[in-house]
Amino acid sequence: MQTRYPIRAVAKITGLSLDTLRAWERRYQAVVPERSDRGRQYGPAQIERLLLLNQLVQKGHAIGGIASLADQDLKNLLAQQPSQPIPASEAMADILASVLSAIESFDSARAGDELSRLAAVFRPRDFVYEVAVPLMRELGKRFHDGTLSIAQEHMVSQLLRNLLGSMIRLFRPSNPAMKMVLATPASESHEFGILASAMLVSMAGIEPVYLGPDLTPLEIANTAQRIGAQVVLLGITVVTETTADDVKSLAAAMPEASELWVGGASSTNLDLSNLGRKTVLLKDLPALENECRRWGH
Ligand code: B12
Repeated sequence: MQTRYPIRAVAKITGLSLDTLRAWERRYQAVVPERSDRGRQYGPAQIERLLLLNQLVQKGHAIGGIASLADQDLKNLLAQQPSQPIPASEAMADILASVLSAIESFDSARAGDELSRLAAVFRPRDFVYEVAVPLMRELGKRFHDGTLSIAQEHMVSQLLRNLLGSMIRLFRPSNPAMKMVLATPASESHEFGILASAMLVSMAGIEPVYLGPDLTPLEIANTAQRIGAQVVLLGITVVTETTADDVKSLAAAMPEASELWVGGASSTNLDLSNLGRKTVLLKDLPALENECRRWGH
């Protein structure tokens, strides 16, 4: 049976208020959830539809004009929207400052709302380069100089994971060119690079299967095998004493035809020759996008 979400959870995921969700249902039948003795129950496809409607409303469409469109028409309409021009760097710094101040005061709801709003007005690729990466960098600095706590780091990582996760679902290619498993090796907790990568590869028509940080070679290889991934993407920011061996074990255990792509600040410190399979060293995120084009439609 499909998972069902109560209205409060849907409000959190979509950033729409309870009143808006009820009004869109009552007035426009934009999304009509099932009712149970526990109230309204939404399915994943309905949440995805609400996210699409919300993005279009944020871009200036009247809900009354789009509520009856089919999901695919909403996606097409969204794809035709010009993105908000990227503000000048000082304005951008102010935008990020409001997210940072919410995080500093442990206000996860406000930080989440701010980020969802930004995700709605920027094109996904611009969101990654102009919002997510600079924000992660700034937050990173603050963890390391002790201004932010580990609890705040976990809070932000969770927020970004959820947000990018819902954006990835929203822009999921309907006919992906290939599947890619994304992870970091055991003892590598730096996750932001592969999070940004997941979003970019999905925009490039590839289906990302995001496993997150700190995984053993066998877990990564087994997943690649199970889903028939053509590529495994590893993010490596810190090389520990086990990293080189883990990469070797992964290369040996992965499906025969799959490629191993490696990126991140310390990836250049690894010897990727003689792994017995095609490997690609990615010097940065644009290099990843470039490599994805090889698989493009
Ligand atoms: C945030 C952070 C953390 C967070 C990670 C949170 C999380 N959920 O990811 C926490 C607090 C957990 C952490 C822990 C540690 N960290 Co730390 N951390 C950072 C910090 C501040 C930012 C890294 C980051 O995420 N930046 C945002 C991303 C988006 O940018 P980026 O890392 O520069 O990556 C860019 C490119 O490299 C590329 N990229 C990155 N990954 C990938 C992957 C792919 C596939 C591709 C294509 C591209 C790509 O794209 C990005 C955008 O351009 C850096 C310092 C810094 N200012 O860079 C230190 C830093 C990376 N950490 C460091 C260290 C030493 C540690 C610790 C070992 C111990 C410690 N004392 O803090 C621990 C444990 C690490 C472990 N074993 O995994 C060192 C690494 C030194 C080294 N090279 O060996 C750094 C450089 C700090 C320093 N100057 O000492 N850290």
